[in-house]
Amino acid sequence: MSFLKNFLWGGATAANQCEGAWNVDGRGPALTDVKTGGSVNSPRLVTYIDKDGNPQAQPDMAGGIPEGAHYAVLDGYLYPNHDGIDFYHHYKEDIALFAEMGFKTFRMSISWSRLYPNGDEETPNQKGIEFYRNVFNELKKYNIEPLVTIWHFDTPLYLEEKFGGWKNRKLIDLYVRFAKTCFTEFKGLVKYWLTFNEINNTIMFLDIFGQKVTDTDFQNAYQTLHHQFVASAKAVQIGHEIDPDNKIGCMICGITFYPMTCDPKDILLNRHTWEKNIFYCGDVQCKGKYPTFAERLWKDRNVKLEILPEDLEDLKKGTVDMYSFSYYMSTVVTTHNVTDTVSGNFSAGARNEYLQYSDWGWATDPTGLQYYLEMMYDRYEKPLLIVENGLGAFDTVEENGSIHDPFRIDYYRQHIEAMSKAIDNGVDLIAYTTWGCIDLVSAGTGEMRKRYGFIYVNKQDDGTGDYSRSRKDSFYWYKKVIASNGEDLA
Ligand code: P53
Repeated sequence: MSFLKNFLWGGATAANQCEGAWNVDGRGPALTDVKTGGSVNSPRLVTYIDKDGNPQAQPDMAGGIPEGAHYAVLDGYLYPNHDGIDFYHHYKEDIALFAEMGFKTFRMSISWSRLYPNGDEETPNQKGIEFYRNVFNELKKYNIEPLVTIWHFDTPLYLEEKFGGWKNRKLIDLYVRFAKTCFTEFKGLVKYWLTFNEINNTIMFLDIFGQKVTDTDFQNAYQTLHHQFVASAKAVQIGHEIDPDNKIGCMICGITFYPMTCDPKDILLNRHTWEKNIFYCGDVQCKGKYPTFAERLWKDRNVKLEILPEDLEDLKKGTVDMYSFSYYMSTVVTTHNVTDTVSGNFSAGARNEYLQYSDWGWATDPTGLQYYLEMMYDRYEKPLLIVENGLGAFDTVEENGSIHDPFRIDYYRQHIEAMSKAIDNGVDLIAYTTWGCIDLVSAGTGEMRKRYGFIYVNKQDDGTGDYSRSRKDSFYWYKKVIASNGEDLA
């Protein structure tokens, strides 16, 4: 009996990838609305009008768009997030399906620009509040506990334009106003909150593909993170004041790193990779101060952070109650030359000969999940939540409408077994929400055909489809897993 009696089984989504209704009921545009569709080998593009008035599109990169340019939605491109899977108009049907599977929790995010269309208004858009209140009440009908991400990659576009996004300190107060509105308006309906989704991506993905990155890019990335740390810490304090029952967590993109060889240089590089990519953010949010290795990381890239004395106070007072993370894969690091590499978005690097890779190049590694769980519980001694895990894969709809996805069931079975081993070894794991429990738009590639769901959505990459929902084989399997509290994985 590994899993807690009230273990939170469920699934996860994000507003910008599933809601659609991007310009409905007063919602303003978000950064995710100027991203086109891509694929495993061709990146998503960001579209804009350059300073001479010409329409342009470029891969979504660290430096952002050129000086004097303005983000824009252009004719001739498809923007998959605009319609998502139209959760905005299907939420009742979708929540009924989650309830049928027996979900105890549902992870979703609140679109900042639905509440504050530009991001800097004094008062929120009531239509936006009403939408989320309806969703939370619908969940309550089925006793499904919401787990709410406050920011999931979708900063209002206006704040990107006006302030240059998160590298500007101004964003702290605007985010805090938004978070405070969420805590106040949804008090009594929501108890579990996450402040920033995969906060560490900003630094982790900067130089992973060998692209050209300058010290300025690092300066901006670390300053961005500092502002998000302070914003998160302030939100934690306010969330606790508004309702002492609130449990507020960080959310880290969890990747397990391995050294390729036992060359001590590889071992050291591997440790430093963990520090920069994983521990840096988790330590600040869980321990309330910068770790000792932070100085080394900044010095390596000539970073001079602007930190106010009161920021350090806020960090100390705003530590999170729980540590949440996503987990999809492990990665290999080495100081040696590598000939056998893996390509695919977000997994560039040496191939691990012991593992199988998905069609998008992600390594399936359940043991890496056990390793990560045991390491993080030992490091922070806070309740852990796996808030994303899953396999993006192609699905085929049979003549009779059924969808057979044994590969997805296998993936989940192995990861749930790894979780139960970690729990048996003393880890306090309280929740598991699989990513994209209903098919949605991929964040990395913008595709629909990279599907994660137990529930299939008939929307295709060319924009066709009637948005109808159907149950995959994994739907019935997960229902059984939940009903048996993780005992029956057959
Ligand atoms: P997609 C990269 C690496 C690991 C997780 O990703 C990542 C990313 C960014 O794509 O993102 C998280 O859709 C993220 C979700 C995202 C999910 O993983 O590229 O929190 O928004 O959809 C899966 O297959």
